[in-house]
Amino acid sequence: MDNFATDIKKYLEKIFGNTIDEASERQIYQALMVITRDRLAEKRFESNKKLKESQQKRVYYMSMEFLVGKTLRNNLYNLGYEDEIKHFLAKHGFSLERIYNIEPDPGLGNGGLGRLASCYMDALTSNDYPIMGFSILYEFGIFKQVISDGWQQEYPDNWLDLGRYGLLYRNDEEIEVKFYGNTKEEWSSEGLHIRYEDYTAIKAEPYDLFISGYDSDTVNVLRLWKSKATGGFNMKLFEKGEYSKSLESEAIAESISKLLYPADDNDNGKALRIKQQYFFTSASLQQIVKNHYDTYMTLDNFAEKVVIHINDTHPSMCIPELMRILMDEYEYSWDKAWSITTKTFAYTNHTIMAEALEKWSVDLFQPILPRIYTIIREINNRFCKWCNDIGAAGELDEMSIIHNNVIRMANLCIVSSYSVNGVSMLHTEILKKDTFKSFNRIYPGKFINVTNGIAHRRWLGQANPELTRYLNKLLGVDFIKDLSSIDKLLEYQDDKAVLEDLENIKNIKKLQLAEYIKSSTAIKVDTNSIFDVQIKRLHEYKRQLLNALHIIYLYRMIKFNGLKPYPRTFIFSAKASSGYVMAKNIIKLICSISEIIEADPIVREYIKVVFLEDYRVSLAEKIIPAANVSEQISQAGKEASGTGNMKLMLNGAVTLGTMDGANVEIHNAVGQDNIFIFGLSSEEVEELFKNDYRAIDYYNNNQDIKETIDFMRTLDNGHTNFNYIADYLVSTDPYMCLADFESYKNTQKIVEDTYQDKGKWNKMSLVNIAKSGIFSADRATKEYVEKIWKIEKIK
Ligand code: Z57
Repeated sequence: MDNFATDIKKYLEKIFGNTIDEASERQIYQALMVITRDRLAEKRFESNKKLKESQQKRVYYMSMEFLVGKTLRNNLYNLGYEDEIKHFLAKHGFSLERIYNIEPDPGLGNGGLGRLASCYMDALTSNDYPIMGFSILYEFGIFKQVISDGWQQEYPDNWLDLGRYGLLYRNDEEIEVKFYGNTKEEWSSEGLHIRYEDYTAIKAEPYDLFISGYDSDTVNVLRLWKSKATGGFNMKLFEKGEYSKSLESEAIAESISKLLYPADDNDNGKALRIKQQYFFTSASLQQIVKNHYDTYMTLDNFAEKVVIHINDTHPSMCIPELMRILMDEYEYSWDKAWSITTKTFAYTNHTIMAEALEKWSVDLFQPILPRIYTIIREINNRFCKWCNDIGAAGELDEMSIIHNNVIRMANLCIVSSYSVNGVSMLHTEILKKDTFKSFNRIYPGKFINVTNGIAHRRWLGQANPELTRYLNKLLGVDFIKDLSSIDKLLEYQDDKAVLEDLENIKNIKKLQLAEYIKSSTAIKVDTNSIFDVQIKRLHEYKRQLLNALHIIYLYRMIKFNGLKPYPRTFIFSAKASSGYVMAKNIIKLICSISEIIEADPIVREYIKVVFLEDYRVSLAEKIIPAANVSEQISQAGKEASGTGNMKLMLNGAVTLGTMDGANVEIHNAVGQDNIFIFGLSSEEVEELFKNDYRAIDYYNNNQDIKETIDFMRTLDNGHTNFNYIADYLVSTDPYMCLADFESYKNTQKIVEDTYQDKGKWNKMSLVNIAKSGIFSADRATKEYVEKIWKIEKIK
């Protein structure tokens, strides 16, 4: 640590030519980022040495998204340097908190799927497991959201400006990726040889982000690939004097890693997206195979030493790519290559929603990746033939990989992986009984469940130091090391003093959030009010609209019917995919309600609506510790798991939710007295859907719904009205907001009444914290290790 202080001073002298007392915050920030990275690099060297010596099996985690979140606090926290650096900087007049704020959120993901990948990297590293992540170094991460007149505006997120200091460029390990062109079969005395012709090669440059662990010797790596034009490619054009063309080709090459597609849970079928997927999977696979070959001088034992985990179908081209490398570059036969491949891959499914299951049209795919396409076609031919042999031909409409000229990537993953898992009990059941029913029949035992988990060190330890310190002292157990020990808190569920302490800590966090709300929206909120939080991507199925509809109902009841509810602050934060019109309209609706309430001297005494712009990891870290109510109100059967639900519970919020995703596990953990469940079950939703849900009947038969929707239509200020949303609710809404409204409204009333019984509420809150142990990513990743990967810790 002494050295750390010296290193900071030295860095400032060497790079900026000034002392620490002359330094700017920006300079201190850079020094801390670079020195931390270099410390981790040294530590990495040591742990990697052990890993190489042991020759143990490793996991490679492939994901188009890693929603890393800010790294500096996490790394200093994990390395145990935080307090000392804080004091050292304070001595020189700097606030570490302000330095942390300089770091941009590396927003290399959209939402739950990307954040899950990062939580798992953190947990596996803390538990000394050898894992390496692979993804893309997007020049622009998830867009910056600005709300202007209630409408979402998107701005580019130029995160590398200040974010690049955490990265280490590994110019020694760049790789070429080939697109387009043709393949020629050549026979020689040694057999069949595949020659590639007329292809376009692009360079993949690796940038490493070190992942630190808490109280561990291990440092793992997240490798991010950046696309570049190859030198030769440009030179050819230069020679012909086509200077501008060479720049064009450079721009085309570099466009591959330019930006993250901002659609979450939705497939939009763009050629550039295919290129992104192949670009990073090919670069990663080539590197993994080369490392393996250099170590063992054979690939025969590949599947014994390597597990490649596919996070959703986005990296599924790993599968044909491994086949290609084994056959075209190492001359394996199809059968041997297939035998290795099908022992190597494991696949996690994160959704059952049709619009999110990736499908590529053959016409788009084949010209870009001709060789990969022929391999997929051959996998499919052999699979179909096998289905014929085992009497499953009748189910090929459902199972065939290529169907009606589209490639169904989930089917490719299921056929080629040795393990397929869902992310919550309900989700996995639906996969087995419904979405992939036939596959489950022909591959008994292949489908398993691993309920999601979260990095509690970030979401409790770092986001809520007040609660962490208190629990540490009270419980005398190291729940940061092992979250399951937090259940000791249950012993205090009837201890008045403890319950009051917890309430006071919640109030401190509410006060901090209120400050932030004031500074970002100019709205003053009452910290005695219930902080009711719905924070997640904006999606119809997540039903922010149901929440908004209920607020409109309350508004009307307060204004015209003398209702005087207990004060409540409804907090929303959500990004909408840029092309998603309904989602953007819902944001506008929420912002309009907020404005209308603020302008009403009576209603605003009871309810407030706050929409916080630019939802991201660091904002979630501010909101979650301050929440009283956690809104998890998706239509049952649609949210694969949810992970925000776990983060909120861990911080003492009580869930108001449907029996969906991991809400089911939360319900099981806390018991029905410590959660507010409402609405149709997933079976009831299915039933109602089959029997032709008629939204208009709910409108006609329910006075509150009718009056609320009629009132919604009067919210017309000459510029905007919400008839479009009202029409949707009473006609085509597939997520059936109206079917659950009555139940939601009644349960909201119970929430309100319960909150006023402070003793009771605080106890519910305590039980939620105490029962959150199973939602640690330590538990979830341990299940991956034991049930799927079969790997050992680095010793
Ligand atoms: C995404 O964030 C999720 C699923 C997807 O298929 C895509 Br694409 C993006 C989410 C689910 O919606 C959540 O329910 C789940 O908790 C999360 O993935 C992590 O499993």
